[in-house]
Amino acid sequence: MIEVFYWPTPNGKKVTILLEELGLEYKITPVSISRGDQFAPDFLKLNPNHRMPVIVDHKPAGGGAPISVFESGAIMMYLAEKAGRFWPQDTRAKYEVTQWVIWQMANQGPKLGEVGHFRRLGDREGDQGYAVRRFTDEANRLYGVLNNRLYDRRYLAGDEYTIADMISYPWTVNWQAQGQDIEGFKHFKRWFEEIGGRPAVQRGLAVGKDLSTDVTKLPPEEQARIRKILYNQRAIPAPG
Ligand SMILES: N[C@@H](CCC(=O)N[C@@H](CS)C(=O)NCC(=O)O)C(=O)O
Repeated sequence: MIEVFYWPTPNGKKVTILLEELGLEYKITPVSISRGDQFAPDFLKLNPNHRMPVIVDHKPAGGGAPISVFESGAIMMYLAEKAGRFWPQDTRAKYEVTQWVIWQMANQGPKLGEVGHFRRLGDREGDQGYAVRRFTDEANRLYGVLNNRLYDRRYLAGDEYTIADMISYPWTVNWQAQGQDIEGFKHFKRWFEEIGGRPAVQRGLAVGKDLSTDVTKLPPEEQARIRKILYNQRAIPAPG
């Protein structure tokens, strides 16, 4: 059984989409990132980078102790490799997929995360005009990369639907909030509609839709504790 330490965000949904596509048995363990669960000592043992998602495979192939994996790209590879699906293993096809998985992790995820952050922030921390422009342009560039990749192939890695598509799709669901208009990216839009129409993708996206933490309803001391760990995050001191 696969345990998924999860909160319903694009990085979490990559994993539930793949699990739904694979039909693997899994269990969700919520990690409320609004309440700071990602800083709990037990969670830090699984991911020292204090971010979700993380998986624990309680029945790894070949037996033995449970295996835990953090970083959604590594999780996608682990699960696809375990199931023998959605990540072809001959060298050429494998690296067609791998390069797009790494592209998503190193470019699309972080930059679309920033565009969302600065656009939501408004002017609460002063004028964010430059940051909004910089990341909205960068988002536009990245939609262009997807569009240009998809004009002559059905999926990101070619004719086959793979983890490259599953990992890139959830970050595009909120294209409007990222200041984009997908009408200008017709090849991307064709792919977006096809992937979004897959029943397993819809099930994966819906996982945890009822999970939320209304921090304003918590006692003031708890709100203060949460603010302290979540805002302006800096290095955690080493234990010894
Ligand atoms: N590169 C990581 C990014 C994970 C990540 O940024 N997760 C966010 C939610 S989408 C998180 O846990 N945020 C908690 C925080 O910012 O404190 C991955 O793809 O797994």
